[in-house]
Amino acid sequence: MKEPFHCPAIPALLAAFVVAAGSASAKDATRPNIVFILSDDQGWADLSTGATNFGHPSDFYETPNLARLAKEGMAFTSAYVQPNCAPTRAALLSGQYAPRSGNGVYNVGSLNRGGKNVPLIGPPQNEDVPAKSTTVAEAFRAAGYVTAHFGKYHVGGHEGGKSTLPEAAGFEFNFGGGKAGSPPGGYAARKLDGKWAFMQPLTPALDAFAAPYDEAYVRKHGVSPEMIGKPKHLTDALADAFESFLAKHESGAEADKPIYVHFWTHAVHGPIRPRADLAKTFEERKRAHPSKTGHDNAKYAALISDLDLTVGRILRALDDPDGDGDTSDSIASETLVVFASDNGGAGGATSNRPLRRAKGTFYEGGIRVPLIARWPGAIPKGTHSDTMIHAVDFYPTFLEIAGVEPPKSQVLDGVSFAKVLRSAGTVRNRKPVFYHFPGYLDNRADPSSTIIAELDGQRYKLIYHYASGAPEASEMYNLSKDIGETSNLLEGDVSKETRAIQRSLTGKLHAWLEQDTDGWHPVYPKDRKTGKPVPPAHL
Ligand SMILES: [Ca+2]
Ligand SMILES: [Ca+2]
Repeated sequence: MKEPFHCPAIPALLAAFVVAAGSASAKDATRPNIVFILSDDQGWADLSTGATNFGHPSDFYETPNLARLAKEGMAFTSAYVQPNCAPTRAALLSGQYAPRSGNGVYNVGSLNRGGKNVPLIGPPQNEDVPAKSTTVAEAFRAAGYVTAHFGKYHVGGHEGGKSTLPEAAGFEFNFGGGKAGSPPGGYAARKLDGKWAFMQPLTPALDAFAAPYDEAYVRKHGVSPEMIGKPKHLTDALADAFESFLAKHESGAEADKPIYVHFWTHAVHGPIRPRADLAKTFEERKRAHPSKTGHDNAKYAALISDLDLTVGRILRALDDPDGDGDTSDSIASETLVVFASDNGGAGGATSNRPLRRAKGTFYEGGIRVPLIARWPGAIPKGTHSDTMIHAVDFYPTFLEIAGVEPPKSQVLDGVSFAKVLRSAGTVRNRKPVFYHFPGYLDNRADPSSTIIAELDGQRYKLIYHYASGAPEASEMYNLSKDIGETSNLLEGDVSKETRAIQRSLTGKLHAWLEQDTDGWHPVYPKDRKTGKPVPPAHL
């Protein structure tokens, strides 16, 4: 289980000092707990608050706990991640863009998910965060934090085998994290030996919470009594596991150590098999109040609701870790809670309006997600920031907040937004956000590189397509004026001014792709006919 920390760059002395300091001062504001809740496939508009989406709340989904989190913290409107599951997780864990050697995860599965009739062939890629990478969890564990992973992992156990599973990637505790992108069902099931368990490949640690709902449970957690005796839903089991972990930690021998937690839910990814009582609630609502925001899948709404209830349980557990009703043991004010999603809402399950398209694409509906951060007393409450954030930014941000030294062996591609969190209104002119995707994802993505950058106060996105070989055939949008990406600025007659913007963005994109830095190995698609690599064409 407990792999040695394999980053030689953090001196043992420093780690020892940090541990000692932590013990001496117990928990203090300079070393907060960090609880990072990552929802799966929850879209930018899949919340009942408009705080994270410029006032586009869903009129159908119910997320009062996320709304509470936003009221008590800071909501972000321009948070970017990768367009699907594994690449975002790899970027969060490694702090690196896909082309860097500590990551290498560009797509779920492979880069050739476009069939055999497409003109280019995608290169090989990683499915796991390589074992040599120093994950953010390893950095925190080395600094004396107690680290735990809950839920979906997805970026270990493939080509890297056990050496890339959560237990080997810095997490002392692992509740349910394995190689799978989605569990075979949403519920626990009874095995041949009579024991209840979540279907493989989830972990025994999570199976401890697989027993069916009983009377005490439904009373305690406000579950409908009709669920008594029914199999436990995975989302609820994750909340059970968190409460149990926190209660044990706070009363245990290491209670003086802060915790670093990834609570990465399987909800609201398919299979869309929600808790029956919640599904019934939303079926009724659908009949009584049909959605005008394009949200009309009652079962999906029930998954979102369960996810939100789970967020509420996490917040309550922080308020009262031992669960005795007395909050004098609250650790809320010494805990940074972050909520985000790993990609845009999936087409067919939800609508990301006003954003274009959905999960899997490089349009805003695929990559722009809700983000909220709460740390009472440190993050000004009820605030908003439109600074651009990318998944690679979380690693350096968490390090800065906790005063943990960056591992010297790990190039971090992101930019910390710790100062933004501490002070509302802080202007952060983030360098551009980049994407490199040298393959295919069915009809959603083709080989392309993308830049989102601010020029003269306007935010632009440029998508270059490798198959065209023609920079002129790129797409370019002004996101400040056209968040729905309805007007491709490179179509029709293109003015000199627009061409100059394109040239500027293309230049920055090439400079990023062609940088000469440690471990940077962008891979390019090959031409199907000639077998030759297809690098980006210059304008
Ligand atoms: Ca996902
Ligand atoms: Ca208590």
